Amino acid sequence: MVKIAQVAGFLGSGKTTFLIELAKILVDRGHKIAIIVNDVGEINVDVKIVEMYGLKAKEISGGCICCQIAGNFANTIAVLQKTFQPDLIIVEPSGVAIPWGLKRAAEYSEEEMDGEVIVHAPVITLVDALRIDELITSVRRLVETQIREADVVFINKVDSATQEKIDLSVNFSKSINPNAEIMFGSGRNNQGVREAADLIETRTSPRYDESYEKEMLKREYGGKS
Ligand SMILES: Nc1nc2c(ncn2[C@@H]2O[C@H](COP(=O)(O)OP(=O)(O)O)[C@@H](O)[C@H]2O)c(=O)[nH]1
Ligand SMILES: [Mg+2]
Repeated sequence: MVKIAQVAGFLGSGKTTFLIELAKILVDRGHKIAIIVNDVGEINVDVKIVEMYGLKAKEISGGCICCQIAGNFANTIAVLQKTFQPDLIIVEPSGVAIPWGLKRAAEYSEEEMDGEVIVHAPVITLVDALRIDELITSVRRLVETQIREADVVFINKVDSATQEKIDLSVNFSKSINPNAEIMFGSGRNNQGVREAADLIETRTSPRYDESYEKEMLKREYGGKS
């Protein structure tokens, strides 16, 4: 069994900062962690065995490896499984990725692995409280989808956001996804990250379900199916 934890959120919402803190905590708790990131400049130091499979990788600490996606996502998971055997893979999708689509992509890796099963951790979507106004105006549709498909909405950067912006972030998130758990914190100050790690360890999120996604789309765009 491999558990996949996605940290979604728009570009600049603090995903990379957050998931590195998250990984440190989980490694300290004894997990063997892999991180898959979509867009990075600095994470490109080579680790030979993973490089052999065409992945760019960097070992961050004893129990954690970080890969930049080279091939397709499902293949990256399968290769990680073969070469590193993580028990938990933390994924930073691109800022425009949709959580349910990523779930499906992750599950495709089961076809390339021998009996290994993918389990999803709760989907955490970061909402950048500092830039909530911009998010609501310029990329609203996308941010709405990322919130709608989240299990946990993590209102991020509360270290420097005003209470007004934090409140706006909460109200906006609740209006789109009243069922999501709301958490507050800051990847930079390591605030709320431990609690997020607890959720990832102890809880799961449903597998990709096409009928469920269609229902979501219908609600979003209306019309008959
Ligand atoms: N104030 C504040 N800034 C943050 C926090 N987390 C990240 N940032 C900043 O936000 C910017 C984007 O962060 P990054 O982790 O690269 O976001 P990503 O694009 O979602 O991966 C960087 O300038 C970070 O220093 C936070 O908790 N508080
Ligand atoms: Mg990033």
